[in-house]
Amino acid sequence: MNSAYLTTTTDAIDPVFMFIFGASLVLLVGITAAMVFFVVRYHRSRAPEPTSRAAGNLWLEIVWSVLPTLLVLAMFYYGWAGYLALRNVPTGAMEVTATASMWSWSFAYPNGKTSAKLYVPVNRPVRVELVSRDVIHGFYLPAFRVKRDVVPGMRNHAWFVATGPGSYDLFCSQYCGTGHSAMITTVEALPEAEFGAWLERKAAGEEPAGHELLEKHGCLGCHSLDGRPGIGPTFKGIWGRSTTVMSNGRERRITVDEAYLRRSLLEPNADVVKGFQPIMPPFAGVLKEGEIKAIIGYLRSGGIASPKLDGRKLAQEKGCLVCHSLDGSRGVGPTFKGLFGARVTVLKGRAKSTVTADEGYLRESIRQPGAAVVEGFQPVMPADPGLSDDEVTALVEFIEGLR
Ligand code: HEC
Ligand code: HEC
Ligand SMILES: [Cu+2]
Repeated sequence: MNSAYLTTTTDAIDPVFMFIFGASLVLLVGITAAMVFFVVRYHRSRAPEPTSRAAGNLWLEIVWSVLPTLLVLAMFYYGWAGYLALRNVPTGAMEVTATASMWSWSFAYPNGKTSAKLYVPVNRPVRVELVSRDVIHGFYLPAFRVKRDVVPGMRNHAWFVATGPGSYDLFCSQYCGTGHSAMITTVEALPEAEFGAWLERKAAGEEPAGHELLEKHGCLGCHSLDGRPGIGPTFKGIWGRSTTVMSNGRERRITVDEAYLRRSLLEPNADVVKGFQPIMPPFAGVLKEGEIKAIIGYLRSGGIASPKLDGRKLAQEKGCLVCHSLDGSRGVGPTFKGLFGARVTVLKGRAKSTVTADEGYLRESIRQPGAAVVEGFQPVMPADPGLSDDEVTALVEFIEGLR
């Protein structure tokens, strides 16, 4: 053990756990064995008459009162000592503030740097101040036996020390809404020198870059950068995208530009993207002007704009062409040739209807093949093989081009 601290949180918890577990195991086995023995030994067929008429036994009473009392007192003592070890942070601990918000973590270091993963030096205790921006979350580090609620409006803390370099899971242990299960990050324990270098990279006070701001403010808990659908729309290719929004209950189409992005950040509920819940928190008063500019700049930059996807290649790669031909011939599924704009008879359950194969129809056929099945074909098309929105768009555009 290192001399910088007396004990680790794991050292404080594991012996208590093993002691209580061991005592419970001994009692479980002992009591069950005695019970089985008595059932057999004193079965009515073996002992038709009561064998003992003892009215009391002082020694027995003393033993079965004193032993359990000592046992539970020992459990209490160990438990209390372990609890104190968890609450008393060793001196010289590094301070980090963990901010939980729906549905991500952000960690702030003494020099002002922030990160989405919790970076710590190996063999140095870390004191974590726990702050919630909205609802109750739970700061849970199974590897270090640390679990503490993060309650809005309440000061709380936890500490731990990583005794070896590595990556350890960090979970939210309180159900906090739709994105709860995605509220996962890691503790990255680095050797002291490497940690120092990491901490100094990008000196404090500098305007943090767009990506770091998205991490710091928890945007990435609801918005993906790679096109995956999330709680909010993906940021991939957002600049210049045309989107349907609900403004005051009216639907309208807009093109994403600077003014729209600014309004989305400051008053997210003014324009709510169709198909999403109005649950994005407003960032007016939270984001500084420079930060808003940096975020807009980042969303605008080519860094996350999607490269144009090749629909034909995609159809090949995703196996669509195994069942769908491009030359008008019938396969396991209808041909893609001339499909766009054609009239198609589909069965929804038993109900038959004729629809025009427009963009929306194609999209739905790809996303939910079972919902409407083309007449004359078996419902064997596999459900969505994990296509991103952009990939579906590219496929639809490819089919449109085969008129
Ligand atoms: C709790 C989840 C959540 C968080 C955190 C969140 N958003 Fe959102 N955001 C949403 C949802 C849901 C929508 C869609 C509904 C709407 O428009 O209000 C949205 C919409 C948007 C839009 C409009 C998107 C479009 O396609 O038109 C932008 C831009 C945006 N968010 C940026 C951000 C930024 C930047 C942050 C961090 C500073 C952030 N959001 C944090 C949930 C979230
Ligand atoms: C295992 C074979 C199979 C694969 C693989 C498959 N499909 Fe299909 N698909 C079908 C069948 C059968 C139908 C007709 C029955 C139905 O509507 O479910 C169909 C229907 C469709 C329709 C509606 C066609 C119409 O005439 O109205 C579209 C669009 C479509 N598929 C696109 C795709 C795309 C894009 C892919 C690749 C991501 C794909 N399919 C992969 C078998 C398949
Ligand atoms: Cu949570």
